[in-house]
Amino acid sequence: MTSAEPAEKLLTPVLSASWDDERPWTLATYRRHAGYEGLQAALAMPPDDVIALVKDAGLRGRGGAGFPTGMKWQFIPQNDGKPHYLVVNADESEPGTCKDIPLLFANPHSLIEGMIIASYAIRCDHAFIYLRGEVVPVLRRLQAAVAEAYEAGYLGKNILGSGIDLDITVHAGAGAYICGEETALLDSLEGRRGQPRLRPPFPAIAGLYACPTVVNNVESIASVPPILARGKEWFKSLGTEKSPGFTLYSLSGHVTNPGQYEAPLGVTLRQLLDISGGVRAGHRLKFWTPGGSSTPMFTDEHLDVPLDYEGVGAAGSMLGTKALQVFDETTCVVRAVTRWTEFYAHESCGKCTPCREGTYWLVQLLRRIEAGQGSAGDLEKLLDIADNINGKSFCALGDGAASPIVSSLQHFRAEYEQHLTERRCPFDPAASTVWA
Ligand code: L3W
Ligand code: SF4
Repeated sequence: MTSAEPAEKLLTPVLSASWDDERPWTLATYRRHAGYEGLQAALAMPPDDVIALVKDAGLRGRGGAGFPTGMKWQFIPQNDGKPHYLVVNADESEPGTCKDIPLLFANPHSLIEGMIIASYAIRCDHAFIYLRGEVVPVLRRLQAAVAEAYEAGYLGKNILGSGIDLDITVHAGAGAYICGEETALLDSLEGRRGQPRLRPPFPAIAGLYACPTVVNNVESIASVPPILARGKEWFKSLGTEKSPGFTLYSLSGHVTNPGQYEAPLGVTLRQLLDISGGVRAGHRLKFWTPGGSSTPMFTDEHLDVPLDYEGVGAAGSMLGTKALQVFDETTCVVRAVTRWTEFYAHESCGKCTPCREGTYWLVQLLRRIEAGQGSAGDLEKLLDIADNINGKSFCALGDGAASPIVSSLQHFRAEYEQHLTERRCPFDPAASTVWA
């Protein structure tokens, strides 16, 4: 793939191929797009061969960490006499992240088919979808699709005459960001307050009800049926050697046409902006996130960074959830970081001191700097607190909260200093009060 190729050729609609059809969420439309053919292929193979195929294809988790999906399935012990569970993490709530909800809304059967294949592979007969609770229309759509799948014989007893049983429970969470952390999600699903558990043991060994459990992101599981239907070589022909395949990039913010762009891993933001009409007219890119607000921010110097796990990592950030939030030159970086930090402070579960106390104090400092009431030394204090959170917190939420502070100071320290010396926000001089 080169920048000389026509931009549209970079798009590879697979999960999003039916989204513009009439009623794309129905079983009939899904079948018209070769739906449930991957399941037929899987049921014709022994479960271990399904795991080997997904592993060889190189599918990596789309929830943020990029962990190899087939390897995770392989961790599930066999012949252990315990129930095995599949839990789909649909608690999408990272700021800027907005791919799983549209996918579920438009194409819920891609997830259900992937769940049946994954459950068959790991020998599970009860799978769960943990959905972000606020999205009631998606909950209803998912419940309707699950009911449709039962009626068609894809769920329940003796699926398609294979002798395999599977039930799916759709569970709506109560709107806590921390419940997207896999072990907090499991506690919440078990009916407790969602707080992260100590790992190890990882869920693959002791997960839901202390039984071996695979926790995968929605997009990871929905990507499985096309691999079964079209083969691992096709999947590997897309993307890069270490980050193969297609994925959903979510473009948001100051762009002409925000939305989901499905493309091979390894495209660049420059290419995606070419396809999507670019930064809004008359403005220029100032900063952006490659994978949601938890991932260190990039600037216009990073337009050609390949958006795959290795490329973004080598440039000093993380691909995360591929939530590309674009900000132009009208944005005050201090204000943007303050808003994100307020989110993390609000969502901190309070279990560990560095994150619980640190995010609170970060917000106090940022609010006063943004309002032009900061003091000399505040920037060092911000970095000191971030350093006391980063790598010293119990789960990734803490690291995620520190990341925008550190990266924005790395790229835009002069803008922070301008707030201190001018004693006002240069973007909004009227904002001189510290917010409540
Ligand atoms: C068995 C081992 N399993 C690792 C499994 C582990 C998990 C997966 C990845 O955080 C990141 C976070 C966010 N035996 C294992 C093993 N596993 N070693 O592999 O684990 P890990 O710890 O690398 O990541 P994580 O805890 O899943 C995910 C970042 O993603 N993120 C955004 C997240 C937001 C959302 C959302 O809103 N939907 O997902 C953005 O960057 O900060 O670093 O399953 O069990 N030896
Ligand atoms: Fe809770 Fe934050 Fe500690 Fe994670 S880092 S356990 S969210 S207090």
